[in-house]
Amino acid sequence: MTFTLINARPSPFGRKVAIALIEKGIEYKVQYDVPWGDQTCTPEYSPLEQLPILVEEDGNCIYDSVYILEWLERRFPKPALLPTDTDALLEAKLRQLLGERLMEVFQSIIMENHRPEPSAPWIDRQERKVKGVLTELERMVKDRVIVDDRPIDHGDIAIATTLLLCEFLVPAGYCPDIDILRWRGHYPNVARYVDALAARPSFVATVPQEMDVNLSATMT
Ligand SMILES: N[C@@H](CCC(=O)N[C@@H](CS)C(=O)NCC(=O)O)C(=O)O
Repeated sequence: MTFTLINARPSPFGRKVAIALIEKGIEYKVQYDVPWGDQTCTPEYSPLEQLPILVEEDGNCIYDSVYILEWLERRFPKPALLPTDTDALLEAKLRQLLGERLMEVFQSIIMENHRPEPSAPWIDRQERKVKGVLTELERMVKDRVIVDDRPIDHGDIAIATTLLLCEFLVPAGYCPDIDILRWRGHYPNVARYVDALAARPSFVATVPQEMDVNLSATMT
């Protein structure tokens, strides 16, 4: 069975799914799409009209990165990308939640910056959340060690894909060079943790790529 992952080249959400597939040794091919464009195929596959979408050979569609990761975990339990011990599971789920919500906060900042008149109070509020989450993560990942031949978990995937995207946004031209994206110098434990994850083959194989998209046009 070969899955098709419908993805956008820079998408951190799609990257999470690709990393989980690679970590589990599941074969897949990629079909790229621009979800904001007129020609997008997303409505054919997902009522939410968002990427990523994972399509089975029989046409069954699984969508939303959080649900896809959960689906893969149930259908392909080995290697496990979540711990079984309850305390460890709840801790991993909390890291996952923070990584995913942080991505939504960044998404909100990026989109706001593409509005004709960005709201400074709105951006300030989102930036406070970024600092709050990073402060919390700095404490949470202090003792977390990433080992090459040991499985990672959904929390690792969510946090690292989110924070690595920040470093891609400015050079790719998707966001102005705003201070909040430069998290690395302020959170050394998080930086060490993210760098260890970024060196894994599943991350190296899925580095975000630029895509021709005009975000301002989607916000006017
Ligand atoms: N909660 C979703 C968010 C996915 C998402 O925002 N995808 C973007 C591409 S990176 C998209 O398809 N945006 C189009 C839209 O929201 O209409 C997930 O985790 O899969």
